[in-house]
Amino acid sequence: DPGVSVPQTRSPRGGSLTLLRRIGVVDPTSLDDYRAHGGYETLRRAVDLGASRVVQELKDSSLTGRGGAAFPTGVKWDGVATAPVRPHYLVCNADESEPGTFKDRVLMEYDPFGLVEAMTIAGWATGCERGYLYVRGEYPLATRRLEHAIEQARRRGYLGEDVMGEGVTFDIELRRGAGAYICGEETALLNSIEGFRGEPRNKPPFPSVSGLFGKPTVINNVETLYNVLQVLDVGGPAFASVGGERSTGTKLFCVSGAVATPGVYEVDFGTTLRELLTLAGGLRGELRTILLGGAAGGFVMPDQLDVPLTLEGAREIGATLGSGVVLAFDTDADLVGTLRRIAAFFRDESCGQCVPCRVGTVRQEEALARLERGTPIGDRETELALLDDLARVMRDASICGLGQTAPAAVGSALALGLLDRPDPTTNGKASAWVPR
Ligand code: L3W
Ligand code: SF4
Repeated sequence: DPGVSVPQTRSPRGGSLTLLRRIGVVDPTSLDDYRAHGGYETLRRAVDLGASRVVQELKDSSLTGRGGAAFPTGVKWDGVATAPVRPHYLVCNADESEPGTFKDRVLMEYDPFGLVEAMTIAGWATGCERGYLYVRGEYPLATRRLEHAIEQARRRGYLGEDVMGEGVTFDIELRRGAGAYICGEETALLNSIEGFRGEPRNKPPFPSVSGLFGKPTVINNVETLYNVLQVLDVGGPAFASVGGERSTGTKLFCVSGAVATPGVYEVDFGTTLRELLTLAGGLRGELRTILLGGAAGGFVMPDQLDVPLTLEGAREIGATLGSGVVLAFDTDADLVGTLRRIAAFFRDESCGQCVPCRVGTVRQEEALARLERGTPIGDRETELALLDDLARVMRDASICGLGQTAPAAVGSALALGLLDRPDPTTNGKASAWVPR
């Protein structure tokens, strides 16, 4: 695509072990160019190792899911690989929709063959003959390039009934989402593929036991699957030696907001937030706070920038790494308005299936709007107590992650006192949050 520029991506590690190594280097429309840059060498290595060794390498690597919940990938694969019920299915969750998240898009648009190869390895190692690639509807370029990559791979014997002449059957079907955030929730996504409304199912049973069409299903995020290539390139133990004890390998972060060069950055787990911001060209303006982990995450204050970016490190300061969102707010940013937009987003995207989320997201937005207008019911403390109460009920009683995490950013802002101070957008005059 002449005229399409590669987004800002950077990896300080260099060498051949980075997820971003082919971005902007390889021609995303050419299987030959992909092969010239090491493509399909990992599938060959995987076949030579054998399926059970591949699963063992994944377990040794301690790779965890990169969609936000960080479940161990090897454990998930093992559950499906050893499930007696047949057939098995593989699903790639490419419905990237978390506000502030754009890492999977970069991978899919600029290295589509990498995802096709990684899915083939995952499918083969776990006994799946069919894989579904569920791509966010608003990603037309990624969709086109992936469709092209799948067709090329099929034509050249990397997909189909005799993959690489090894007698293995595996093929991929691409499905497009239709604009619903909830279809990124794994069981809603499965319903969507099956032709039902995109509404989450109760878990358990987990998809690895009863997933697509009720069969054992591996479902992995895009970045997780690219990591499989890295694990098999260097070996599980070597992969596990990078990063922290429970956060191994590298992580893609989507850095945006008040930084000089927003973009996708890859760092080893354990890199500090301060180092990541430096990689993104440093801050623009005076930092007020950083939203870490996305709308389902939490705020980090300027005196917490030395937090190591690991699952444990984020948890210790009440945040999460989520799907890799790092959104910086300077002191001029409209934080209150942003929170209300986050609340409106969850209200819009709730599937409406369960009461705590369907009603709770509406009430949460209303309370924030009243506080923003300075017209609380009762006094401000009553509204804050209501928000707290709502958050508890939504967290405890919602069916899926959307309802459970919808109060996260608001709750974090309240806990850190971010809403107590005069709003800087009013130039230090009366705060919108102080009842008039
Ligand atoms: C077998 C068990 N499998 C859990 C599997 C489960 C799923 C994975 C995680 O995501 C995150 C949240 C936000 N046997 C299992 C098992 N599994 N126990 O492990 O499961 P779970 O239920 O902990 O989380 P989840 O509901 O799949 C919640 C993030 O999602 N989020 C938004 C993410 C957005 C993106 C994006 O746009 N790219 O990723 C919103 O909530 O961080 O942590 O596969 O089946 N015993
Ligand atoms: Fe639907 Fe919200 Fe319930 Fe999830 S928590 S099932 S999005 S209503």
